[in-house]
Amino acid sequence: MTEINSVTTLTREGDVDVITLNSPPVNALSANVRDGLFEGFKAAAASDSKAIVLICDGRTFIAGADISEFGAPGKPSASLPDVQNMMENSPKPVIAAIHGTALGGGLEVALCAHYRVAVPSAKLGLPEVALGLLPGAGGTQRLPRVVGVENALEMMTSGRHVPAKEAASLGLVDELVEEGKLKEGALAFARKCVAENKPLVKISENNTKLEAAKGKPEIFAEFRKKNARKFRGFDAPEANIKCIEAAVNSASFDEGLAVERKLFMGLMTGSQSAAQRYYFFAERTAAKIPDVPDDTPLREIKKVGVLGAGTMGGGISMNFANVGIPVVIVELKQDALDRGLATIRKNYERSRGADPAVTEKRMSLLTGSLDMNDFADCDLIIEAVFERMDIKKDVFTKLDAICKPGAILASNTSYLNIDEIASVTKRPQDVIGLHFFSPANVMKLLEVIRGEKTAKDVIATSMKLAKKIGKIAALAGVCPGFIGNRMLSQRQREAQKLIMEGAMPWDVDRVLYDFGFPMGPFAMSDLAGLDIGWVKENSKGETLRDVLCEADRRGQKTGAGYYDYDENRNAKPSEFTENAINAFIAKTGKNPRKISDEEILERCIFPMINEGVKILEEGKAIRASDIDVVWVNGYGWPVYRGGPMFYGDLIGGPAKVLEKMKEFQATMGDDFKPAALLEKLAAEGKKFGDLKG
Ligand code: 3H9
Repeated sequence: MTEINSVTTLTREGDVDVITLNSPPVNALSANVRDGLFEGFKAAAASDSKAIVLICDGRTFIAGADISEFGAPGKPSASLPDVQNMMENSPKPVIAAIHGTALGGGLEVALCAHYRVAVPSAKLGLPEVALGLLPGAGGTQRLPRVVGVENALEMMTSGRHVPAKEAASLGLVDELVEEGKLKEGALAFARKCVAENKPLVKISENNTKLEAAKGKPEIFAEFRKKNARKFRGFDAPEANIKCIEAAVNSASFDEGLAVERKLFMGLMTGSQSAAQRYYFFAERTAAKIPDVPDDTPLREIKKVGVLGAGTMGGGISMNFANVGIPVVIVELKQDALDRGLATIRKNYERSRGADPAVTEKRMSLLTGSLDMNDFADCDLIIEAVFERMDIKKDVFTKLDAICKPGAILASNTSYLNIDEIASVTKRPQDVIGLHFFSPANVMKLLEVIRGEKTAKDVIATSMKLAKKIGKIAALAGVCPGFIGNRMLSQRQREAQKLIMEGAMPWDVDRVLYDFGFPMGPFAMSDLAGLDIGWVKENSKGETLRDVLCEADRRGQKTGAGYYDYDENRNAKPSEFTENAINAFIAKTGKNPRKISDEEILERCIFPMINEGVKILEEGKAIRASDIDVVWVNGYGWPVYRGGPMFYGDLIGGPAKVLEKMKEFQATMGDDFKPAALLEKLAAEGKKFGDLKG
């Protein structure tokens, strides 16, 4: 065995040279890895072997370029194209042996091998689009040459990790080899290449698959049209499409590569990719809790109890059944329980690619009950009952009496005080908040609320469990509304004030939609129902909501709310709402004023950032990036703007936000009072990103 460098070895297996990479955690293409590959291929090309296999140690094949190197000054090292040229021009067959994931630059390297073999569990893809990028090492030109234009469009704009079996059917993998026997399979394949004198396939020289799309611009036009909604606001999907167009229309491979390079650099230096790369690490950092070490022993969660079979309880239960954990769902009444279970079944049956056998298996893991005593053998119990402190206290008193020692008692409250809830139990160390977002089987975010006495292993178990059920967890401390709803209330307040000053609901919604949110606050209220928490008997017609609900304008479900809706639920501005608003303004004796889009945006967003600073000031979030994780995953903040705290830095940092808050405070009062920490950060010239709570 020859040690090429600290991450690369070259070994000889009979007449085959094997280059092995070992650069944990994911064999990303750091300068060291590129150097190792370059030198490894150089040595293998010069040896008397007959073929070369590239394989990786650890959990995965190369998972891409090293994202942490982007934007940092480069060390002198071999470039990726140097490595790729060395592979493609090798005088003997090069075989890439793939397990885990071959992603981004990793797949681009594999595409420069003459052949690819993979184990069935492997996945391949070009996920750069999720980082606001495009494959910048020839992937945009090679992939369509292998899988065809339409498949390449889909793969590159979705970033999907394609399972090896599908990849084989697309021609991306040449042979599937037995699971756990990758090296043997790759060596056998290499020897077959030699024995059969198989050609040294250079993807860059084969244009056959591109021919089908030549002179057919409608392929691209239709793809753009079909996905317009999904791509709205993002720069990267369009740049990816343009590169595939260039592959089809350029006179040569190199001409296409030049287009790729130019568009790649454009994205790389733009703010969207900076935001999306930041966000990639933000999500992973959120799982790390400074005083809860990674090796904290976990509590075993073999069975879960959920109290409440409504929309929330049902959605929560599905998450656990999906990963094979049995759930007991307890309701008060049989009909509510039956309805809840029927809804879960319907959700499974209607989900994309639903498989009846899988549905049955998951349903068989769900047991309905009317008796809370059935929680006795559960390891985790989550209550999803009505949001009232007296009800929660009653529930936790009962749970304390019923549940076994060591069980985790969780509340799905979205704003109530976890410490107060925990105080009615004899085991506050076992109590935690697990705030799921609706629909709980779909939404990615889990706000984990740490009470004053919550034990570290309860926190560690909750964070790990979140990952297991496919959620992104962020830890928050106890305060009204935690991170997400606490900041949202700032935006809601300003949105309501704005429409009483002269902006219309559709003006506010349009500005926030154009900013990148899926919908504005008023469209959202119409969707959720204006009558949530509204009691007819108590209505005095004093608020706009009273007036709308009294007129049976309760949202989309009644065909009208802030907006009017047609039979297809298309919204249009409502004269009724406009008149009602004007009547309210007239009562105040003030005149409505013209409010600019800029003011709408700043008044909705800046107080949120200020509140984020307060949350950090009070130590209710660990770091600014956790706040961004909450907002991107739970509230539709556009990921290409990174999250509210990242965005604050992007537009000028604490100094700029402070200046605006002061300006608004001078004319509109203390809703805009800057956080003390905001003043401090601005004075010290620091960024929000520097903040740790
Ligand atoms: C690219 O290739 C551009 C090219 O076109 C070339 C242009 C010239 N770099 O996610 P995990 C770290 S762009 C650096 O928790 P999993 C990650 O931060 C790239 N670090 O594990 C974490 O660190 P820590 C295209 C990376 O098993 C640890 O590895 N490729 C990278 O749940 C474990 O990660 C991608 O976009 C990286 N590329 O999932 C793939 N990847 O432990 C991005 C991971 O300190 N990666 N880390 O927190 C992934 O999708 C997942 O990490 C993967 C593993 C599926 C591989």
